Amino acid sequence: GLQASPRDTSKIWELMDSYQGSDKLALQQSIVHHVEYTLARTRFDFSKFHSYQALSHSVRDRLIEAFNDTNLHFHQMDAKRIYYLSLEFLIGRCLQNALVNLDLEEDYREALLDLGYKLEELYDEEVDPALGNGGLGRLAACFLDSLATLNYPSFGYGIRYTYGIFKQLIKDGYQVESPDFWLNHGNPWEIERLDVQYQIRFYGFVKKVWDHGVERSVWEGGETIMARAYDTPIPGYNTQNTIALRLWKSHPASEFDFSSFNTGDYFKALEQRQKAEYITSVLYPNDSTEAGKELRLKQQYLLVSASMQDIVRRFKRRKVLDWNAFPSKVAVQLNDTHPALAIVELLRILIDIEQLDNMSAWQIVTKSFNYTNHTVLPEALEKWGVPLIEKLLPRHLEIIYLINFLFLEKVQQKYPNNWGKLNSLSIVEEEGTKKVRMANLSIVGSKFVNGVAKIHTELLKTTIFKEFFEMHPNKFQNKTNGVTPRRWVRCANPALAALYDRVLGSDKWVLDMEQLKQLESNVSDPQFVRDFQMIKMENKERFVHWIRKTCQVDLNIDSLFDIQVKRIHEYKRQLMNILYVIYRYLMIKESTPEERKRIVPRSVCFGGKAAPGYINAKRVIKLINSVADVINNDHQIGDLLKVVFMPNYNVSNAQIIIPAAELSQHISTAGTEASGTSNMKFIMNGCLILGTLDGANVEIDEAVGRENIFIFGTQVEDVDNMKEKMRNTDPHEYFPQELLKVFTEIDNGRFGHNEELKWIVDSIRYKNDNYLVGQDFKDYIKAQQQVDDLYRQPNEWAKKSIYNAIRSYKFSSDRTIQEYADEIWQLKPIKVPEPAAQKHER
Ligand code: HBZ
Repeated sequence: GLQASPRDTSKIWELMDSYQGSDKLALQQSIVHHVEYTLARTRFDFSKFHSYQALSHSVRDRLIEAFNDTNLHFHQMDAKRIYYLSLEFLIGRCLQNALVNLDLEEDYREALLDLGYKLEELYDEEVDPALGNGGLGRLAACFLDSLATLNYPSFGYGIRYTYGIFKQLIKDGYQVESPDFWLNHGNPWEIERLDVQYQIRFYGFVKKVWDHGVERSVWEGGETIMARAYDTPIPGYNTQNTIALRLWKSHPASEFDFSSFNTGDYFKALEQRQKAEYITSVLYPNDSTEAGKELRLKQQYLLVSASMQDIVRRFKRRKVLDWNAFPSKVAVQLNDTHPALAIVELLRILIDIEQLDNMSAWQIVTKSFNYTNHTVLPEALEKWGVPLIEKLLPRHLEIIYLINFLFLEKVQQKYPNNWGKLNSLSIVEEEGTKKVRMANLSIVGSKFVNGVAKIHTELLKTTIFKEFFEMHPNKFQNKTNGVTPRRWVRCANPALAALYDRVLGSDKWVLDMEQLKQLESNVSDPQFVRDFQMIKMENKERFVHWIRKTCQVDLNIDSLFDIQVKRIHEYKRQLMNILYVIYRYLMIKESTPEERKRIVPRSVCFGGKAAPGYINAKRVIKLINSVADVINNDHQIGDLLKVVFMPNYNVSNAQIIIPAAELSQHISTAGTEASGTSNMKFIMNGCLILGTLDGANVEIDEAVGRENIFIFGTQVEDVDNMKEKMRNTDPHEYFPQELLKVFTEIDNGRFGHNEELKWIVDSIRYKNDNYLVGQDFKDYIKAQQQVDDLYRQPNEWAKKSIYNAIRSYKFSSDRTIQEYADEIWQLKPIKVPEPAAQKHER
């Protein structure tokens, strides 16, 4: 009968050993195969969306081949792996990225052309998975691309939210949020792992039991649900290595609730099961304040518990079980404090389940974890009330107290009876309702802690984590952020990539951005400069089409494209930008015909979401739209000034916006923006920055040279003094005349008789200008004039833009990941053999 013999398995191996072809016919056959068998269409006539789907499945097959090879190889090599834990992964669209990284874009383009389809049009059919808020989530996605490309054995772990960040609509000038149900047409990029699921417990109680003279804790009761794995393969560029982004979705536990069933309450039992799915249903849209909600804590714990169980299971599959080897096989990186409970969860697993003693378990944990901080803003530091943790995770609270006890003993040894130290270092905040400080927990539980740009790391060491730095100076490192040149140059700006390929003679720069150094001498070649200008023009044209379609505004292609895109926040000072636009508008209105001739035409474009409960941020959006309405419809202004608010800023439209930008604004108050990452994307695409000496701007300034960037504003050392001055000065003296004039125009209803517009002005007017808009405004105007002066010399502008692009190599996330691997993870690359070599192996 059905007995398996050894010959059967070798037959399976043999069959699996062959790879899908990549010649034109093979690609076409595979697309058509999916049309027929996956989509179940009867004929080759269907919508563009269906062809996108068939194409994606065909690419997916090729991804899976590499993905399986990778997993098998890492297992056979017993590789040390790095696990990147993040509540957010803002990966953006997958199709083009996969084709580029697999080096199949040209082949598929031709194969499709034959079938009557344009590849670029199919790209636009894909939904943009938006499982993140902003920089932090996008950084995680760039890191995965670099980890795969540099052949590092690694995993991303996150949550498969059913609803990503809300879609932003603009109605009557206001932001309106609409749900992002991104899965409604299926998702060809994920692999559902029905066999990979873990039980997750909430609530319940801790029972103490005696076991061979040792007291043990058993966490029981409460509710249990399941977390199920969904893997998205992440291909590296020109390598077989393809890593997993493993996202967890909550499910009801498999056991049916018989008690309810027996009492006849069948529907109640089912309802209970439905509630489980709610946990991973929606991403919290706050990017800088903590919601403090129970559901958010449940999401965090679900991610952490499922991931740590998965990691421990993988570790236990090794031939001999030696817990002390754990840190040499596992490095966990915490993307901010959101997954910090992983520290506690691993301790629980080691102590309660694997029965290690407390001290051994603690040694293992503190050698395995590392923590990245992304903000110094106090309102963004996570704290969870002790009562909530006690209710939801009673055993974890005990373990947190144990960690704190062990740590405070060390503090007491080093600084005897120094209550100030104990108080600020303690994991538990005692004032008012007791709270757990997640940053303190993360620092205490980690081997290394890092900031995301030089200035940010210095601030960590001298301000919010000063006491920790004094106690453990070697724990603190800087890892300046980076972005992937695959998505942000090769995919987003194919024309610039082609220019580099041609002039450098190959596409090696995509893997080694330092090669761009060789282009320094080309800047004096007029033809090279013209080529660059031509590319910028084409990208501007693409942008103009997109703006016409999405915003119903016609932009003057010869105007300066001036862009600020990022989450709307007071510290990022979109307000200062729009106040300047008003000032500029008034200047134009007052100008003489002679002066008018010299005015540089500008298109000022804003984009970004406001957290739904952040009133001041939402009002800034309304102000921008009100100003746009007046300016864009003022016939006296014509093409000299246009203002656009681009709705629903996300990864896929960033890929259109950034390559078209000529000036981009990164104008946060010094000391508030940890790094910024879009600044890096803009310079890589040959764009000048107008910015403050904050975050990564400081290092961009060093890299490109002060003559190639517009820097203005209060520097970080002076911020406290300037705030003091602001509070002690009469507003009429503090705010410059230029700004007071703008306030008056808003007050007088020039941009509509809307109380809210006045309230925005009020938010900074009366000694509340905490982000120093008034203080920096004059210097900002001056910098804007320098921008205009340079734009009147197109060749000079182009050359400086080129210097930005070719001196941006430091900001590749490959450099960042290399540093993490060498200095934090102690991780070596392992390259998966290419298909041909592998065939011989078997
Ligand atoms: O992380 C950003 C920083 O503001 C930015 O300067 C930096 O470049 C970037 C990457 O390091 N931080 C965020 O994007 N933060 C969040 O999105 C966030 C999300 C959920 C939260 C808190 C913050 O609960």
